[in-house]
Amino acid sequence: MPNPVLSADQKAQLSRDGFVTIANIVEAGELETLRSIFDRLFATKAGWSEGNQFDLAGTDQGDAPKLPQILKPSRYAPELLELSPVRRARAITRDYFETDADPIMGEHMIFKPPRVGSTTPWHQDQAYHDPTLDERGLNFWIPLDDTDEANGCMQYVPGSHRMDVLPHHSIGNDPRVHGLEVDGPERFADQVVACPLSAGDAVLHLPTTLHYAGPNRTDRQRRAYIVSMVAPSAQRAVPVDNYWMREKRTARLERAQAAEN
Ligand SMILES: O=C(O)CCC(=O)C(=O)O
Repeated sequence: MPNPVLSADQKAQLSRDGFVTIANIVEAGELETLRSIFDRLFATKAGWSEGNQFDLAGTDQGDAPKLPQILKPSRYAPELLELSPVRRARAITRDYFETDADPIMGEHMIFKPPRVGSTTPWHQDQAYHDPTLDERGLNFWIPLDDTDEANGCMQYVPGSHRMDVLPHHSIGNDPRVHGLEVDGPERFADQVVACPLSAGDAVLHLPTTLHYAGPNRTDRQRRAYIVSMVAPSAQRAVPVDNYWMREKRTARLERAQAAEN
């Protein structure tokens, strides 16, 4: 049974590098449950009509998704909320940010199908988020399959969390695509650290840590369950000018708006 919170060394590493790995965040016996929920949600296109399932790297215009993603998976599988990743992510976040307040939870799932799953480009999560906040959050990236560079493990630029939010653009400069890429990612190429993991482990990162996951070039699946927790956060003195989000014209947003009406 792993510790419910990070060790002093892990906290120091997270604060220094902007990311840290932890073993076995998924309790014994729950990995198969998570895998079967993941497979069911993608097979049944859960959340598609509300814009919560979509192609992160494409336009959803009839072509097969290259990087299928589901937001808010617990809406479609509430049992996720009872499992160890959510419990542990909440405890670790409260401890790391030294707060008794309940963090705000987000979650998603990203699938890189064998030979199909495309690149998740270099980005900072905060580039997607509320531009008025200086977020105190942790992202828990939990592979449900063993991951390495060949099937798309996470990769990081150590220390990049100390930068402010950098300018981003939609993948392929196409505002119909949900996914973002930081401008000029090649400037970080000589600083990259890959983070291979076993299924059920986790890598944690901060909201401004630059990260990336390569394409799946293998015959293996690469399934990832991602839980994010945001502790009470300060307002920024000056909001980020996130024009890359204001420009978005995705089919997913159209489906979300239609579902609301
Ligand atoms: O799973 C991936 O390919 C990327 C995940 C990611 O960017 C994230 O969790 O912030």
